Amino acid sequence: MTAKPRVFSGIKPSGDPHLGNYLGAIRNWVNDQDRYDNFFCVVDQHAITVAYDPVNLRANLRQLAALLVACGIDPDRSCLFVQSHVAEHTELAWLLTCTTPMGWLERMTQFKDKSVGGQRERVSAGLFTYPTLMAADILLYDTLVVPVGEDQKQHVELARDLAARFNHLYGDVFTVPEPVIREVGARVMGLDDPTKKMSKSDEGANRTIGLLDTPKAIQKKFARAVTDSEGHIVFDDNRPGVTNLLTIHQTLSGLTKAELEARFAGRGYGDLKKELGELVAEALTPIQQRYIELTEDPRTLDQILADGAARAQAVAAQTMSRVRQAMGLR
Ligand code: AQP
Repeated sequence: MTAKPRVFSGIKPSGDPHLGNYLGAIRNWVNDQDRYDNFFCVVDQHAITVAYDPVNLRANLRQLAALLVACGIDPDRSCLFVQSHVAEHTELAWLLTCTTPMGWLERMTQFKDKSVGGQRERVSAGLFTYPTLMAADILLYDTLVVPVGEDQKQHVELARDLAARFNHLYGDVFTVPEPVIREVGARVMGLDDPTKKMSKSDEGANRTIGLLDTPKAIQKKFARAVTDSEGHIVFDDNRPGVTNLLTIHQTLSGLTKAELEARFAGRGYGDLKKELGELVAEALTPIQQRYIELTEDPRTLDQILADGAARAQAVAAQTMSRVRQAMGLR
């Protein structure tokens, strides 16, 4: 029997997880658990690259880990752990930082976006070098597959380039990973501004649907979602509001574009928004119920994360031993 390909993916505890995180990432991790040898990581060290509150970080971390389990990440089939519980992540990140040309990091669009104008003087050096920490996260586990939303593709490509560069400089140490991006639902956009992605740390009014939002709040947010004045309901790249709503519907209902357009032909935005609110609330209700059960039993979550860290650390330690050897450090 051949071993299943190893998958690694991470998620930042930087705020309330939202529908974009779920449809673009978590749901795919859950559905593919039997296909892969899974490593899923709550990447708390990525959440500290921007200003943050330590009390909130701790609370966000537990909320996110519990939500991942509630969404269906099964600790028997997946290794679920917290990045800072496995010290090898930061050690490898430093070694990779010393192997990374500055120009590669300067080309990262997320850094460029977050450091425009005078911001460059203020943002942390960690924000600049965080793609090397992300590369370390991936490379520590001999990862073959990295399922991410479209927004993270550039970072996985950097991890690939770094693995190849390291192997060329120091010998064959790392597995070269591949990003896997789904077409449908790959990028869920903000409801108040469909030109910006739905994001945890963006506090635009009405931007995100939180995974813990009540059905009433969900209906209300969709009812207020920005569309346009054209009236008819079709997929159209020049009409990001209605296209975003249809894409969310498509991801959850599984209908094709043609089926969806036929379903809403001659109907108004109000109908689409109402149906979407019901669809999303229906998908999130069982997750919210499991989440409540988990929060009532904190020791179960502690145990899942402790077991996950031990399993992850065993693999990471082996990789680090090869890396130190290759780099002349031991
Ligand atoms: N809007 C989105 N649509 C589809 N996928 C998304 N992801 C994030 N936003 C969307 C995917 O969720 C996974 C975890 O993301 P992350 O927490 O590591 O960081 P992020 O991409 O920066 O997510 P956020 O929510 O936008 O957080 P903040 O605001 O803190 O930066 C990734 O696979 C990501 O692609």
